[in-house]
Amino acid sequence: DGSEITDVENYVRANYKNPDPKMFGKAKGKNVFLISVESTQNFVINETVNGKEITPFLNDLISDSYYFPNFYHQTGQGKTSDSEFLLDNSLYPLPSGAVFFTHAQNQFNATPELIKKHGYESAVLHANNKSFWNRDIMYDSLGYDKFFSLKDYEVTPENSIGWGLKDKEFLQQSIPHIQSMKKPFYAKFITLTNHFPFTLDEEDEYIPEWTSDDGTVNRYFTTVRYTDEALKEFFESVKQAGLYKDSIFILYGDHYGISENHNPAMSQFLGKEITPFESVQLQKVPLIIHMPGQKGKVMETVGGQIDLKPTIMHLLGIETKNDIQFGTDLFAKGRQDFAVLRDSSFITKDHVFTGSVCYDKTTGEKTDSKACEALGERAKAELGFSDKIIYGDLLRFFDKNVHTEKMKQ
Ligand code: GP9
Ligand code: MN
Repeated sequence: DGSEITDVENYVRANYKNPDPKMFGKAKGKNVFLISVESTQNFVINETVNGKEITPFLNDLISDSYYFPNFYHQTGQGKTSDSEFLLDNSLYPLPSGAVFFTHAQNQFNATPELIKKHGYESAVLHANNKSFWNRDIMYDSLGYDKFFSLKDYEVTPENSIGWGLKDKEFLQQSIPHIQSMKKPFYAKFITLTNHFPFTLDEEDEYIPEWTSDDGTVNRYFTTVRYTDEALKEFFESVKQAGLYKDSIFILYGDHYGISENHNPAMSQFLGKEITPFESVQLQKVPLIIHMPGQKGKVMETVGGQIDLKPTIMHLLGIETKNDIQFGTDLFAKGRQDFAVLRDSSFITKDHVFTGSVCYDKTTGEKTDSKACEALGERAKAELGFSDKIIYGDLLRFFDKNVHTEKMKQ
């Protein structure tokens, strides 16, 4: 019955943090460009390989954006689809399987649905078959108005590589699609070229491959560099299309690209041993929030993909204090530095907890497990509550609760 959601609601209410009034509504009425940057981890940012910048465009963009260097992906087996789920719902994905497949018929309270009432049209743009990850079904449940998929793009053997349409082509061909949308829009672009096994045509190699014994890692830098170039061209086209000034841009890495199988090469690249502590730190993905006309700022707060929904809603000037969400606005003054990964590892301001060991963040050394205890309870509670919502389809009851509450007032 509906009483199960009461505990969850109490937990969520107790952890709610008010938005920073300086940021609330800062992007009111703007178009929202969400750009999922495939398999891009934060360690490539402001980094070079053989003396060449890996992400020159993103590095430039960061200098006039809000950049979050301590931002983590929280995905599980659902990979890209899990990152989408986190972003739109501020709920955790599942401990196994992909929620996009297993619970697509649930009731959600996703951003596309919520911002409809504020005049937004929403879309996903991704040049893959519409049923991949069960997206066509799930996007209906999340309230998306449109889904531009494979059939909406001109895809030929010449303009494709690896998993499909090259990012440059995908992003360019996306411009007429977004021009066809009502303003303001909320549009999620899902890039693809920087996907394992990281293959490219020679003409698309802006930097040479690295030279370790590990071909996957070697190619990774070169495909990241290609996607960086595709993003640069996309921003130019968005400007030419007259869509830049009235928009905000949120770029985020969807999940890791280099798995632990490649620790030897990663250790060689980073010049340090990849301990369990370092493995967690490698789960950082870039988050860049670019608002034309705003100065750049590095935001050190520890957070994750679950925090994006309240962050975006508050930038658009939409309240979230009555929502069921596990994230906290990344700009909120009172927010706790906190990110929980799907495997129950978690990160705070001073500690990393993983594999039942508490690590000191400054030294990377094991420390007294007491230091991780308090937030360990919270991490467990969050994952448990979120799973309960999904397994029990509890948001069915939530709408009614809000309704009853309103009736009482
Ligand atoms: C496929 C794309 C990549 O459409 O989202 O999937 P991934 O393997 O990264 O989840
Ligand atoms: Mn992906």
